[in-house]
Amino acid sequence: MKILKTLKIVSAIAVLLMATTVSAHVDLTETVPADEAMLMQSPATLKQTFSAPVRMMKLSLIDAEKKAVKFGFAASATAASEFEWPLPTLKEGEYQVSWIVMGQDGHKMTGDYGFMLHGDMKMEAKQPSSQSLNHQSHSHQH
Ligand SMILES: [Cu+2]
Repeated sequence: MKILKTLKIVSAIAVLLMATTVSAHVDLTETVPADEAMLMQSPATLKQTFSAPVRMMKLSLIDAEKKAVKFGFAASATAASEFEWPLPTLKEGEYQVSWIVMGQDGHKMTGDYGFMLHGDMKMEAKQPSSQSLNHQSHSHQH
């Protein structure tokens, strides 16, 4: 019986520790472009909003060829809950954004999301073969 009681206490402590870890977690609440966004024009900026101030350690924008797009990112020295970076004109294709932030408690968090840039409508109209394609029929993963 004594062993069982000890086990119960140990598991109660484990639950408490897990709850503490969760509360220290900061969420990425909003992004521009949004996750899985379908864009017709190259986005002017890359924006992130977090639920609490964090320091942006790393932010990368990867294109369909797995190449990093350079946009003048520099790690932030001070904590902020909103970040915005101007972007160069992007070519059409799929993009992935990967981020690493550090919360004010030193807790590191990482995540990624993606968006897609579709070609200009006017350009698509010049190619008769692509006119029959609509968004539902072209092949890509979202
Ligand atoms: Cu699409």
